[in-house]
Amino acid sequence: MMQGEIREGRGGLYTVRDDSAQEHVLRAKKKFRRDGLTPLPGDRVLFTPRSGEEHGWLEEILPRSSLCVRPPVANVGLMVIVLAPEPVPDLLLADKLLLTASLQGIEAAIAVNKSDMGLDCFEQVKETYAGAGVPVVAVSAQTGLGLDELSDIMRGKLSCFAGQSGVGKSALLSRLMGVELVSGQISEKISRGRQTTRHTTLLYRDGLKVMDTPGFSLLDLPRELEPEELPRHYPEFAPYAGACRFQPCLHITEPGCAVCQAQREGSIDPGRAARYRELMEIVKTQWRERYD
Ligand SMILES: Nc1nc2c(ncn2[C@@H]2O[C@H](COP(=O)(O)OP(=O)(O)OP(=O)(O)O)[C@@H](O)[C@H]2O)c(=O)[nH]1
Ligand SMILES: [Mg+2]
Ligand SMILES: [Zn+2]
Repeated sequence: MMQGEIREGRGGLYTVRDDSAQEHVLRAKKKFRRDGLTPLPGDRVLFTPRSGEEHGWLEEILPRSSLCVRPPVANVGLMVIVLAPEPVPDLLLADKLLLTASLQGIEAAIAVNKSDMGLDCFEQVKETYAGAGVPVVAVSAQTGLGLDELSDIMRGKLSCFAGQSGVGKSALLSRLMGVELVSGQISEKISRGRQTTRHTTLLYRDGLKVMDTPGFSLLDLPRELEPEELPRHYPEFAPYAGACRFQPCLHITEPGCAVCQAQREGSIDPGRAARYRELMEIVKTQWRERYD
């Protein structure tokens, strides 16, 4: 048997890239369906290559380092959250994406694209996320600004790009990976609306490995997320959290809350804090209604 990585899956056929960059088209063994296990893009797999007339078989999925449900992908190691001066940054979405990455044990980085238009947006984003434990890079798909720096962060991990429509994810992917992707236009019309990337595929170039995937832009938080767990995904809170009077503390209005105190003193970014409260409301509501 050989080892490889699923590059894409379409209509029951999987394209798998082996460790010497050869590609194999395989069918999945029946047992996957029986076990309710779906091979996903990014999966490391064992397979029997094609021999003669018989096509190859995908035999085994190796343990996953991360698993996303929406979009369904495996082993993503880095989520690059793309923002830009326009469209106006949706930082609540950025915070949700950061939370999603953190829940999955996926590293995150923020790329502020279109920085050829000026660095104000980058400066603001950098300040807001200064305590969030993620690198913030100014980039431009148009001029190439910052792409070496971004490449260095991406190297050696399976990366994906996430963010609002129109921030330039496809433009960045095209530039970084040297492929032609539809950028800024409608490539296909489907009944649900417009969408440029329709299915997930892995792209490879110069030690970079990127998953081009639709669907990292609209995000629901997982229903099983407990309110008490939310603050653990905010590195900004870590220095104060142990000092709250009540444990566990949700850091909203509890008396003697050290995180609230730090917010009042301006040690925690007010925007991040306000959006944390918003997310906490969502998480609490979902948690209450989880059995409905
Ligand atoms: N000025 C400037 N414009 C850019 C840059 N990158 C992308 N754009 C423009 O921004 C628009 C959107 O770019 P896309 O790459 O399609 O954005 P996207 O994030 O892939 O959007 P969706 O596929 O809808 O999610 C296009 O008109 C691009 O030409 C950049 O670095 N600078
Ligand atoms: Mg796109
Ligand atoms: Zn507290």
